[in-house]
Amino acid sequence: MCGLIQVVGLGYIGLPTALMLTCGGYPVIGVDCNDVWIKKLQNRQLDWQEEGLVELLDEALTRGIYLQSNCVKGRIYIVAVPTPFDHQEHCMDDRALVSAVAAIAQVCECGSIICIESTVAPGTLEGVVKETLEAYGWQVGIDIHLVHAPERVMPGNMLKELSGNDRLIGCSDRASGLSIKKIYECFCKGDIYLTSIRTAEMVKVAENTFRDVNIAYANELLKICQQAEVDVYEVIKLANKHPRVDILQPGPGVGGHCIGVDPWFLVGVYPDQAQLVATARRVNESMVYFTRDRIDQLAALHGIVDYGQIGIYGLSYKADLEDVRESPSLKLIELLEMREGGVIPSYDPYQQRAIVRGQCMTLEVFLKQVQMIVVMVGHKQLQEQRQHFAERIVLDARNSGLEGDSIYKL
Ligand code: SAJ
Repeated sequence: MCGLIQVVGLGYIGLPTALMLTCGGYPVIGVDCNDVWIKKLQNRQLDWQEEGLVELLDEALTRGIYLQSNCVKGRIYIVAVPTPFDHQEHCMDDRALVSAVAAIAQVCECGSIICIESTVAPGTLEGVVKETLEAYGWQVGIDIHLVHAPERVMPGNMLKELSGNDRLIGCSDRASGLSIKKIYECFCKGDIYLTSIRTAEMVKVAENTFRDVNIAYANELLKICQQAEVDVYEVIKLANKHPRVDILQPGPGVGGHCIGVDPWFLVGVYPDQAQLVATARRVNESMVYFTRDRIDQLAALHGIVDYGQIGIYGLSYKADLEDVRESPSLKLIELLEMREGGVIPSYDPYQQRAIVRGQCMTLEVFLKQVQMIVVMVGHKQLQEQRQHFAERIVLDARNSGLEGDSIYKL
């Protein structure tokens, strides 16, 4: 067993990884630049819900994980900082990554391995990461070894997927790749494949782009079927009876931090080649405007002029999660509020705190306030409370199985 492991960036991926490693028997320092967050974690508090995560934090604290805001001298660093998307430039914002690598460069020892978990645009490790280390006098591949181990987990099922999914390790020297593989094996029961750094970078964005392109096809099919006056959901259901067809579901947009973001990394680096990818992104981004237009049609049909009577159900980016990153609902509310100049009511059973102006904190208050409901997320609660929805005008943008005379689909 090797010595100390430092996990830099204690967010959605870095935190569970640091905790898993601690519980797997490694001495771990979890590093995050946000002191307030460090204090919270030390007090066993979390900012988001994830099954089993509080218990894991508890166990890791008991086992002595260190949580602090700076990296120290060491030989193994795992970097899981955000690599957001620059909306203007349509490419990866590498500022947090560069700053984490620079902080490591100032304290690491010769022979260190820096393993990047953050999703990155292809070419990042041999580009900006290498350049940052060189600026501090390190020779990459000689003094310091780079490894890329992209995360692959899905919010809502994080801990199971962290231990159950296969994963990749991209490396330029096998010994470093094998060292990192051995470390991950303390919690990862899936197969771990070694490959090159560039291949690992490409695989991660290719996976999420695959899904985005396929969702875009479902969304475009919805628009085609609307023109053709056939029910897209029936078309998909029947087409999927074909043994080699698996069309995904149309919806009001693609949220979350991965599927709607990573394809832009490809477009940013390969603008001439990634034509289909860019088009798919635009189709998916158009869905929130499509949903707004559909609301306008139904409002006109039912004589609703006050948009303060139209409520948005579901604020998260997908069902049965509280995660609102890149959520289509928030975008829709912003569009409607900007145009109407008022406040749009909303409700989400998973949100304990108010995150938008018109948010109702109970379903009862929400239902009292609205004449029409736009179902943006198919939370389980919809099935339990279906009678309340069936009594209203509903635009069910998730085809969540509600039935009634005034239930409309996208
Ligand atoms: N969506 C549709 N139609 C569908 C499926 C999804 O509109 O048929 C929408 C969802 O409503 C949501 C968005 O797409 O707004 C993304 O949801 P998702 O379930 O496809 O993916 P994420 O972002 O929760 O997690 C993904 C996972 N990738 C895949 O399912 C291929 C996960 O495995 C990745 O590890 C994760 O991104 C990540 O971190 O990259």
